[in-house]
Amino acid sequence: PHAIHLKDYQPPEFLIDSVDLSFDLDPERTRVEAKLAVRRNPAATRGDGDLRLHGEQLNLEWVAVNGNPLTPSEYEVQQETLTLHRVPDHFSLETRVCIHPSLNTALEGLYQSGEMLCTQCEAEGFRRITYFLDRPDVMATYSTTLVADKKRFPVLLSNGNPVEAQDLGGGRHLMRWEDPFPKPSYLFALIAGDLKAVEDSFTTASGREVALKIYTEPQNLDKCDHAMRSLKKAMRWDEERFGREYDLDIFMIVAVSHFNMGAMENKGLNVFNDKFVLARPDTATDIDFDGIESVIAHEYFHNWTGNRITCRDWFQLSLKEGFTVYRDQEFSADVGSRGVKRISDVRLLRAHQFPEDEGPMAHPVRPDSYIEINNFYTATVYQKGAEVVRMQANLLGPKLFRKATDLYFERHDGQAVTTDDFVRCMEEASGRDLEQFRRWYRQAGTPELSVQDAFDADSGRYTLTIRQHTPPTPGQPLKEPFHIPIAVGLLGSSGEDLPLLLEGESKPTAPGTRVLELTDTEQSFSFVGLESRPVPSLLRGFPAPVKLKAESSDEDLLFLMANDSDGFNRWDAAQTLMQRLLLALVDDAEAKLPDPFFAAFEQALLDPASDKALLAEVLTPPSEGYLGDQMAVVDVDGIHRARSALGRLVGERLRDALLEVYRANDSSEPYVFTPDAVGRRALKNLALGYLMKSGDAEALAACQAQFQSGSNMTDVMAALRYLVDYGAEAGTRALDDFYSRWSGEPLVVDKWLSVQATSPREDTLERVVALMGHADFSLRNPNRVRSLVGAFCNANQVRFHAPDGRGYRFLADRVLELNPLNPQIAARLLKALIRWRRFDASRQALMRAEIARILDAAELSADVYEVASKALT
Ligand code: BAL
Ligand code: ZN
Repeated sequence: PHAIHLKDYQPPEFLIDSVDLSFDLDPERTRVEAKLAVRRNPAATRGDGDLRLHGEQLNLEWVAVNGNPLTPSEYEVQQETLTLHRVPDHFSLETRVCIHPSLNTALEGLYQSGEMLCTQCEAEGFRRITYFLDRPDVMATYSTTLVADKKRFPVLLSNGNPVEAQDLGGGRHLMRWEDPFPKPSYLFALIAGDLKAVEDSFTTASGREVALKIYTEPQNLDKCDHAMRSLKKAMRWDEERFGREYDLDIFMIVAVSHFNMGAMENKGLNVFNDKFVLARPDTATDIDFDGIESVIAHEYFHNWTGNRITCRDWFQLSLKEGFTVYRDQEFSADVGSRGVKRISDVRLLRAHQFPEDEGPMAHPVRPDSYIEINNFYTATVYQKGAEVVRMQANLLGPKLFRKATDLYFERHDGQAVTTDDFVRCMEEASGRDLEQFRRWYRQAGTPELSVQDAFDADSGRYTLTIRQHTPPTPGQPLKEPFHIPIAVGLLGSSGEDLPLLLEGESKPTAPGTRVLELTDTEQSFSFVGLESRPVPSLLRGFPAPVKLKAESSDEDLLFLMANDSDGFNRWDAAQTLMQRLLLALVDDAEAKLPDPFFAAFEQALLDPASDKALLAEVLTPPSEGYLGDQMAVVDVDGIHRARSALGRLVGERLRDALLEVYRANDSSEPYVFTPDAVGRRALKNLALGYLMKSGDAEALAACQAQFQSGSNMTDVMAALRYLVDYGAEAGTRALDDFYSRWSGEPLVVDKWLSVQATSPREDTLERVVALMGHADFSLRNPNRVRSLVGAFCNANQVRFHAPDGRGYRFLADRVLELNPLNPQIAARLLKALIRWRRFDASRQALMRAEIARILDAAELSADVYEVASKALT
């Protein structure tokens, strides 16, 4: 396998204006006929004049130019290409190939999922369907004819609008779809199956009727209402917030059980992992409801940010993904709780993107090179990419940002463009120079900020001196300073926000927050007119993807936790404080937790005015993985011991307050998915969790009752998790009971697998191995693999990193099994091993040995090879 570099980008030598596809569908043998209108690209700068089409695992049966069949001497078929020599400037190219969906376990291209046929073409799956210029800067209009057995595949869907339906006799039928919007091949989709649809409609702002359909297998029809509500909310929000209307007569979503990603934004026909569509209160948790709302919105929003305007090449992936994640984050903030949404987004960024930036696969938001693009659907491209858009939105302010996005949509509609084109629109609309800001796209690594403060009582001057430093990343040893927006507030002695007057200014801004712009390696900002030393509230709302190394005192943190007007920083202060206490416990298991900590915890818990969802976040300690990231060498066992001890001590010391909160928020009302109800459940279950950790008998009874009678999956799952961790007897009984209730629902069985895989019980790995043999488990279904193997390796630090290395061996074995079946999933799993440098020498050796064993294996996929080889360099 070899690397592809951004610097080598060349415009395509040929363009394809229109595509006529005909499928004769059959899981064993599908025939695909393609008729392409090809022309030489006037903008091409170089090339040898040959037409070289991408194609993989295709059996070519026939090829013709302008209707004249070619003889084998007139073309060349290689493993991944079809080359035609001496072609005219304009011509029609026809091909016929045969493919085998039922043998396609990689789930790229056309494959079988259960009883249906479906496609996944992003990034480079279309070349497994037909010969094509499978690159995003080749945009064409598509007409797609689908022919299949009518009984087995009564529903036949593709992109665009339906234009023809025909009964062909002999039990076969035909559907034809036309998509008038030029699109890259990665947005092509088809679905064939025995499906039912929930239907609704949406009237756009300009009065057009759009038919909405969510397709699923018949038994899941009663789990689509939340997805449909989410879709309609997202459509309205995009009109109001970004002025974007939907453009076809029909918008379809299909829920598929075998899917590598979360979902896919194919034009007019979004194909979804069923996990992000199907939900009923008794089968899905609040987290599932939330995930569905945001993924439905995300894919819908791609219609403009991704489909109407797409990426020039795959190095620009964040152009569509970063912007679309920003859009879905803003949507969720507007329809739910903005503060809680920001916390969960930052939690995700810190848990996944910061570690990526520190590891051997660190890459910029716009990578410079890749071996396999599937390995770059990363937290950096998605979540950090969204932060980079957010910083621009905040630097411009709402009005200018909207002006800039309007300009972007108008200027680039129908084009395949770059992140630079996006930033240029920001610059032109605002008049700002964002040249230094562009480093966020090309420079990897998480900047670390250190802050020193000084108060001069005589002059009333308070000075913040801020330094930035970005550690080296692979291929980028030296870093230039970033342009970093830093939102700050200053708190007075009663916790109030103070007016902010920078030295040299005549009028202070109103009390609250203002944004300082750090552009040098070190800068000082002096505030004047202060009577006493204020307490600084830095990085309010998390204005940039940076790490703060401020040495705030515990007292300042407790003060911020109690008083900061910025909810995010109240949470962050509590996190930093708990992190400090936990790391002290790791160093010294006998260390005592200070009384002021319990007092602050109790005060927060019993504050009647608090937002419950926010409070539940504030009182949740950092995860074991995150704590490990804060240590020079991860102390796996020490962290687990410390975190368990904190849970137990809080449960014991604050028993009465926790019971009070539990009872006050326990509700027998029917399930509703509203921010208030979600917050109540989160807080109630947090309280129950602390109580269960303390081994409290009353809590155990309450937990068992909640497990038995809980009317919603949020409460049932919380209780199940606590019972499993409580002890073998209670846990086993609950697990058996849960499975017998839910064995017919694969997505609920996934929860049953995950709760076992993430248990800190000592026998967890044995149980995981045993569960691999369970009738409901299959390596061929990515959701099952993620729920069992992925959960064990990524969300059970203490058991995956067992000192004997058995966890590592288990993972490497699964990677090797999955490598030939599904390279994408194999490579993703392998990422759990690549940060071996973070562990002690013995674990390092064991982890490296497993990566080396993988690298030695024969016929490694490009996906796995790239991750394994980079991990060892
Ligand atoms: N484009 C791949 C799935 C997603 O990010 O929406
Ligand atoms: Zn996306």
